[in-house]
Amino acid sequence: MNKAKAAVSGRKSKGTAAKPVLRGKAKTAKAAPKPARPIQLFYWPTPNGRKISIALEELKVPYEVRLVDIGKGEQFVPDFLKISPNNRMPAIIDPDGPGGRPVSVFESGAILQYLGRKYGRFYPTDERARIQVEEWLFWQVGGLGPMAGQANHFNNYAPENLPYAKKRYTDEVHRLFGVMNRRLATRKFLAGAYSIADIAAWPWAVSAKKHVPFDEFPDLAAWVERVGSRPAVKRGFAVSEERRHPVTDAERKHLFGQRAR
Ligand SMILES: N[C@@H](CCC(=O)N[C@@H](CS)C(=O)NCC(=O)O)C(=O)O
Repeated sequence: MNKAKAAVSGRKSKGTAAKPVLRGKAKTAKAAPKPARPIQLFYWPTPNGRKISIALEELKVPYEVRLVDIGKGEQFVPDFLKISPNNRMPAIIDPDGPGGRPVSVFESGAILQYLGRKYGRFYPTDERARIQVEEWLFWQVGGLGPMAGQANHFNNYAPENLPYAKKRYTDEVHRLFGVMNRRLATRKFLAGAYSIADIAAWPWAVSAKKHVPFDEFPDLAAWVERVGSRPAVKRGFAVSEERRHPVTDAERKHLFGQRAR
């Protein structure tokens, strides 16, 4: 894993400067609030990684990007596996986790829920509203993401041409786009107000468009436009974008054919 700070959000800690303690008044002087320490985001510019860079930009909290070059196999480095045992990014370390102690979180859905709970945004506390957000969040994590991922694999990366596999996963993306389109025909966002469910689904819809164009799905297309026009979404999407490149043969060895080690 690239331990160096590969990129850092332009945001600075929001902490206030420490006030001088006046002699003789020490008892009444209040300790200055500790400045928020940046969240470390273990990241590579893919749809799953971008969910979290977008969420952090939306939340306007300080964060530092730690690049995990998955083409170089950095997802298998022991230090990374300690926080992400599934050898997948994204993951985060929040130095100011519950009880003021550091906490690490892996799995993009769990990270979005954690951030939503911690900062009280994009994840409603009203139970009925929360159920809807979770339905669409899990729909993305268990459906749209894996199906679009497989469509991408068989359409772009498989060493053999496998028409059945290509059709199977491209059809499934088509079906899921239809589900989104119906949902978005009567509302602006997937689950009431803009939420972590939209943040999760948006990078995957954008990525899967190359397999299933939006022509048949005008309400999905309008939502992609609506979410994509948010400045924080643009900033989050752009994080380390310059590192993307076509997968090389050397990178294939790390990415494909993985088995238990
Ligand atoms: N279910 C995981 C999936 C994460 C995932 O698949 N990440 C990919 C990139 S999009 C990865 O780290 N791949 C590394 C590898 O295949 O070894 C999540 O939602 O966080």
